[in-house]
Amino acid sequence: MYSLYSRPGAGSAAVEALLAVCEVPYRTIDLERAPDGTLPEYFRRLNPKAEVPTLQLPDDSIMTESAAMMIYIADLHPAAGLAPAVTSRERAPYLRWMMFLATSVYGSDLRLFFPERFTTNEAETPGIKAKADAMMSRDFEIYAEALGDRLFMLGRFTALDLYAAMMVSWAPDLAALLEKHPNLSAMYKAVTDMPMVKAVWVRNGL
Ligand SMILES: N[C@@H](CCC(=O)N[C@@H](CS)C(=O)NCC(=O)O)C(=O)O
Repeated sequence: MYSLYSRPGAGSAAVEALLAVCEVPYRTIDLERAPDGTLPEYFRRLNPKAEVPTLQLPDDSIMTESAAMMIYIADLHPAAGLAPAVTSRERAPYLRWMMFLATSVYGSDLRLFFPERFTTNEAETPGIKAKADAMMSRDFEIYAEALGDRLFMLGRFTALDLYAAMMVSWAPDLAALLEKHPNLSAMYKAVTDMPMVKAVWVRNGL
């Protein structure tokens, strides 16, 4: 059984959706913040960065980093068909865009929503937010351009599209993003209309 430490709407949502689509046994443990904003002490011992997602694997070992989880879970459950084979042509773009989302888009998202964590000078937070917003917008342009007229980045649904859909859901103005990029909109709709994904999206308030 996988145990996914999560918070509704956070980076755990795509991992949760992937576990659901792969139909493997898992449970979610939604973490609550103390009034001072901190997460429980036991959780800090599991993950020194106290970030979600944090995944406890069936052998009880701990895994962090959402993109690593997406790649690992999809590889480990090939019956779901959500990962291209290591030797296939699709493997390089799969890894490329997975890491692009994890580093560029996720990074911008964190600066946008938690700008105070990226400076020692509170006066700088508006500039950090504005730049993060612009960078996220540009990253979505790059992703949309690569997607082109396909519904899914690799021509069929994979774990990458689930991860991308979560990033899209975090756009500060989702309606504007979907209007600007009809192909991202079609991908987002196709992914989130899947009944198992929809149930996870609803649970996460996305
Ligand atoms: N690189 C990490 C980033 C994880 C991350 O920053 N998660 C955020 C929520 S989306 C978090 O838990 N931040 C700590 C907090 O909110 O206290 C990953 O991809 O898993």
